[in-house]
Amino acid sequence: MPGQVTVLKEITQANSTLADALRTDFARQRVLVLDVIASPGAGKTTLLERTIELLRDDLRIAVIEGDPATSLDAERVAAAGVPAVQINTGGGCHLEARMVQSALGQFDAANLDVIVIENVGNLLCPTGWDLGEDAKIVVASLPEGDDKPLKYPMSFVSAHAVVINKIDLEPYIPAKVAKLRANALAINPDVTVFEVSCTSGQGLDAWVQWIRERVAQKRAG
Ligand SMILES: Nc1nc2c(ncn2[C@@H]2O[C@H](COP(=O)(O)OP(=O)(O)O)[C@@H](O)[C@H]2O)c(=O)[nH]1
Ligand SMILES: [Mg+2]
Repeated sequence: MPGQVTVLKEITQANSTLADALRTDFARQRVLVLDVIASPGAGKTTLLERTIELLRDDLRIAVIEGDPATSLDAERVAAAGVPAVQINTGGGCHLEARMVQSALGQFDAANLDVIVIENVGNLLCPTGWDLGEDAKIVVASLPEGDDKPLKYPMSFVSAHAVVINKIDLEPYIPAKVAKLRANALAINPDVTVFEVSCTSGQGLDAWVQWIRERVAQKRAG
């Protein structure tokens, strides 16, 4: 149906136009914006909690949470000590730039160093929607299988960093960290890969150091 295709193009075009405007604002405000993508339960919110704990004394962080329902995740990150806004998408499977724009009304972005957006949990829909972010981060949960980069390549193609989470579980499951890393790099040879356990804290230093470096680059313009 040509009419439907036209409508979809108009929606995504409008999203891209607004995302470009947001990106210009973020550059002027020198605030780093990260869009975190993963399946439900991969550990996105836990990664945010651990990241906030490690960076909150040095960096001014705010979080935008996207979920179909509830404010549970925003409450978790707020408890970690940063401002958080929850967006409920209803049935929507991804955040859009207009949703981020409305959430930004709750922050003074010029007085922030980092805005982290936790996108709605799935590895399909969020990929094609520009939010004006500097980087898309895919959290790849090891127990979900080391084949996921091959099965959901678009998420990994568009990622600037892949955080392999739950590596503490490797002794108990068939999936292997090295295999997951290799599959991510096979899909996106330029992507930066971190191996972490948000439970034990292993590997998180390298991840937060990457954020620190990106913040410094953003400040330098
Ligand atoms: N074993 C283990 N469990 C984890 C790790 N990170 C998160 N979890 C658990 O995974 C579940 C889902 O985490 P959550 O952060 O809510 O996932 P989200 O839906 O992606 O935001 C929770 O029970 C977490 O405690 C980890 O590194 N290792
Ligand atoms: Mg979550």
